[in-house]
Amino acid sequence: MWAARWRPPRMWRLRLADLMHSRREFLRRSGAAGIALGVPSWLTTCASGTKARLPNVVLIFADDQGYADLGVYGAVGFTTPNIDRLAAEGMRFSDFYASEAVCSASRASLLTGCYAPRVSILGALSPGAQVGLNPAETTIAEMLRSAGYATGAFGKWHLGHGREFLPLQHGFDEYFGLPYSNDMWPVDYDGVPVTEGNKSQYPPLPLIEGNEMIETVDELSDQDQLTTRYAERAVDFIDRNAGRPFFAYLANSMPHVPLGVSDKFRGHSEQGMYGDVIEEIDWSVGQVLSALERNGLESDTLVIYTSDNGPWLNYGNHAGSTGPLREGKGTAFEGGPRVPAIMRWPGCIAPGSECGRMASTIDILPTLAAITGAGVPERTIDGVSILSLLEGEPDANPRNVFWFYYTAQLRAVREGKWKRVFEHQTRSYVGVEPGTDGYPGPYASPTVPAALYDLEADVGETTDVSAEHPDVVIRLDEIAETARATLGDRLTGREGTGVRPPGRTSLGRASAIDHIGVGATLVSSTPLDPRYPGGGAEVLIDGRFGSGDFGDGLWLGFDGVDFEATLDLGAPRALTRLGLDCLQVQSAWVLLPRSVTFRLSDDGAKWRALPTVTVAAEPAPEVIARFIGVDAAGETARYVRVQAENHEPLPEWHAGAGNTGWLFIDEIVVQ
Ligand SMILES: [Ca+2]
Ligand SMILES: [Ca+2]
Repeated sequence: MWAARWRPPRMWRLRLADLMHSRREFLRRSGAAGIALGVPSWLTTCASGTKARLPNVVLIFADDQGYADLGVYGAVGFTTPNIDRLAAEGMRFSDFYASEAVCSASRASLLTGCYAPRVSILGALSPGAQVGLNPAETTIAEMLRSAGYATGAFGKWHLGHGREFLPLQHGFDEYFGLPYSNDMWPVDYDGVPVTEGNKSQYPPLPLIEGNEMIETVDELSDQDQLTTRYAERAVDFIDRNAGRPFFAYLANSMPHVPLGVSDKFRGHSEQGMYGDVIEEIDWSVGQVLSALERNGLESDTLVIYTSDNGPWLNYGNHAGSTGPLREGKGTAFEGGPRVPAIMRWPGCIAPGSECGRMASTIDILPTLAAITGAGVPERTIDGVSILSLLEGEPDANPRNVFWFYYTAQLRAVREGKWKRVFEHQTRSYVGVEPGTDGYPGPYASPTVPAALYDLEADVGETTDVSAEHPDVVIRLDEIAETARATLGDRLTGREGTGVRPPGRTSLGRASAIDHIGVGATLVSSTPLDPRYPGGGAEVLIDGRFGSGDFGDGLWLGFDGVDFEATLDLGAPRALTRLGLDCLQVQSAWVLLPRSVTFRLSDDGAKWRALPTVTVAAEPAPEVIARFIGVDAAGETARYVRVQAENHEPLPEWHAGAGNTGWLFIDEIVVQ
């Protein structure tokens, strides 16, 4: 383990004295001198107000880069001189964690300072996803913009591709990049377009500028340009904003497969394609560092380099390395979430320092809040400031506990050197043959037993020592109980009190409607499907419409059956219009009903039908909510019955032709 011990060298102390002078000036002016009491004087020098301007922040995030995939972390077969220089001039972390070893969850955590289950961004959002990072969450960009920063995001987003979830709606002034992973495209591993199977359902991969698609990424040769194009955008942003504090978020799509590299690095490394890709990322970092230098901003800028999760090992020679760590991406073993992390900030972080304490991407937001004086989000977050680690405070250990979630399963917890793993089924790369040259091999999917690992003695998690340390097991199990009570746990079926909803595609309409069916008695309805029961049959007449996410609890799903429901309004009521609100999500085999018929009755025994509305089944890539209404002017009735006819089977043009599909209904409207 590396030690976080460092004493300022002599020249350094002189500099610190200068900084302290300005700090005192700041404190005197702000009347906040009391906050420094009891803290060794030089330790507070990196907080806001110590310098002439707030520091710029450059956050560089790789995709699927492994723990050992940088020169200073022991890379074999390729070199990373620019990133190694960052480490030589800053701090390298040995025990730094992405919050979860998968793209969207990891990015949600990075930008909000929360474990992913807290903000309900799980796994990797697909192009069909109707959820995104909730606009009510506060991102680093929003926090820093409120402190006067220019903010720019360049590269992969993956926190919702609906307009309301894109970077410009989450605090960034500008954006250029892919809204999700670069392999979510209708193209095969060999670069040939696919016409069958799941991948053929993907829309063309959009390259977005601001909120608009400007191009599509159609071929491997388009992927080859991404790293360079992102770098050029980031450099341009730095040049344009050199005169004010800025936050640049450079989230490379690489080295996520399919790998792409420009001609200037193709064939450059000994390792091959993967090494070439990392060397181009290293070049990109060099471009950013040169831009800082050119603008005289090196000492005014905190540069952070890290990765969203470990390597996707079943891609063989197109995947990276975890060095000594167990497993890789998509697992809670160390090779999944433990990632390289380097931070450089001349004058505040000692050059060549190494930190062996735990820290995580969720700690970056509160650390930036501490550095800049920007207000932390009002909502609860999970991160802690690691400024004391950056400043080299010898005894600092702000994060001694980490919760290892994966898709809302609490798979492990760590305290100090101890890691407690709970029994779970996991993706595994052990005992299966990886693919080569861009093609994946299969996963194994073993159930791993509960265990206790001593990461200081056994970083590879090979030896269960729970029998020798029952007291540690008890203590870590208590920590896990706290996690479960707070953020839930799908392994043990727990709900957490601290979980907040994701953002859901709004479908651009009012979320509520007032009508006389609200408060009526639901006499009967088609039995609810346990897979999509919503909030119970009552939500059919609660006056609320659902979102584009059919799992939002406002939609009821009915698989392969017609839908029927009957309402009792309590007394004969004069009617004007009746309607049923329905959803179509073609990719999820949810179609609008074939027809809708309303019937009316005064006594619940004798019924008269209004004209049936038929709906043509039409293919549409987007999610559609349609209010299917009928005129009821002049009618009076106490009872209203609605029937919606399902497609049996799905129509010829649909990928599921011949099979049954779903009806999704959120409201029966009686006006
Ligand atoms: Ca990733
Ligand atoms: Ca409703």
